[in-house]
Amino acid sequence: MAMESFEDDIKGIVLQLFDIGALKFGNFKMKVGINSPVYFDLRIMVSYPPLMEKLADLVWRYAQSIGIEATVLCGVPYTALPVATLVSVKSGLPMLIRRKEPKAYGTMKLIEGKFSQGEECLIIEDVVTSGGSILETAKDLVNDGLVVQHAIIMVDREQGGKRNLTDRGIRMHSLLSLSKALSILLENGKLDQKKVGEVREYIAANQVFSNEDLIPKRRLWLSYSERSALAKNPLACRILQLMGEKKSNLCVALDVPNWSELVRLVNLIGSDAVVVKTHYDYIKDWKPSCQDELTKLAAAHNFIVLEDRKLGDIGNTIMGQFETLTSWADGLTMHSICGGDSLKAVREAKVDSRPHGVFVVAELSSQGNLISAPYTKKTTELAKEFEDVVAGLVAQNPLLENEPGFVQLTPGVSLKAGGDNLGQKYVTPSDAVLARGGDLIVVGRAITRSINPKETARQIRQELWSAYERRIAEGQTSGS
Ligand code: 6AU
Repeated sequence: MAMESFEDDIKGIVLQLFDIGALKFGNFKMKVGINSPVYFDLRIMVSYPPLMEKLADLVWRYAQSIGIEATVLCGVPYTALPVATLVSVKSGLPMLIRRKEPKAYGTMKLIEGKFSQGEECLIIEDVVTSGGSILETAKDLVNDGLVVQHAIIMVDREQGGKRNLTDRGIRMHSLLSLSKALSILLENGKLDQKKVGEVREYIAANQVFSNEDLIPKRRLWLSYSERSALAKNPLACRILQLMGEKKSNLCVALDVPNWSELVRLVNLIGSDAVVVKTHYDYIKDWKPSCQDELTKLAAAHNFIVLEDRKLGDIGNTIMGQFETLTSWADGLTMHSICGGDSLKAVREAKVDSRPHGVFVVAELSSQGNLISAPYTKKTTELAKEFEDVVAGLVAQNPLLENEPGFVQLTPGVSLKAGGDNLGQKYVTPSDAVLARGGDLIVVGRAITRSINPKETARQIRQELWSAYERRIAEGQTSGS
């Protein structure tokens, strides 16, 4: 974008907004409930078609210059709708309309227009104070399966909206800031120094933070420690806390044929792992005394025990299995195949007071597995419905992105991508965290069958943790 002509155009727009009374100075009552000495009323622009056209042109030039990849756009009702429509016509990007209330008859749709699941939608808005209106629109778009990453706005009042949006995973880009508008008006003799000072003081003293959690914070951009306070399931809370404390997101899968081998490995790598995952029925000489021994090892090395039992039965059976197995395991994996009542059984099971929970299989790492997209979607819905007992999902793709209280368990990880000869597929540690959205990463044979399990565990732990740190850093810079 030719910056010079962009700046000239912005200057022209500010002066015109002032002249037509779209930018007013006085004492105004704002939507967020505080009085302001400055007010942008861009609704009036519908009476000035050339101005609207110019704004639409600037919005689209700006979107192109920052490489927006959205394939559909949506204006925040109502003021931004005419400009969004012009941007749609100019760019060829189809538009969506968000209803403020669902239709009383026919479909109950809130979002009108054609789109596919996972499609990225660009939001267009006129003026931002707290960012609340963008969040309301984004919430409905996201609920319908769209992805919202960017909002282009015409004026930023610089009162905290950008921060509120960034915290919820939306990058806000503004054509114009209030400070910039003030400077232009001052330079052109439209405002005096006193008025400009007064407005600047007001803005600095009136930062608004949206108190409604309209869009929950992003799972992938928050630290494990921050997220532990947001977990509804006690085991998820404990795991997130321990990940932060140990600085590890490694779950080691100890699929070994005998107990002595498990003990040997735990003593080598237990301190590197946050969770030790067992298949107790893989161990040929497993006996009840192993349960106590494992509990002692967990205390000595400070890890959590997850029995990968993959329960998948009617509620009554699951209830009994859950009660028995949690006498020694902190958590269990389970399938959602039997639906909500099997999770209700987990909720109603009588267990001791230690933190317990289940990881529900939403996706599998094995080639040719039979899980379909609707099954995965339904499973994520069940997880949300049973957030008190579900610690997280077993998944291969970033699921529950706006639900930071859940832990995504991602298996199928090795130092190199590939697979075994029985359908298992592997990605690298960094891909598991960055591309797959995993929080707690399951690594088995890559460690247990390596020549030096301790050394390999250390290396994988380090790769996993630095990928996580990169993920958090991306979240922090995402607002720029
Ligand atoms: O690293 P590996 O291939 O030696 O072991 C992976 C471990 C095994 C599997 O039973 C388990 O992860 N697993 C799961 C889980 C944890 O539920 C799901 C899945 O999709 N793939 C997978 O390998 O113990």
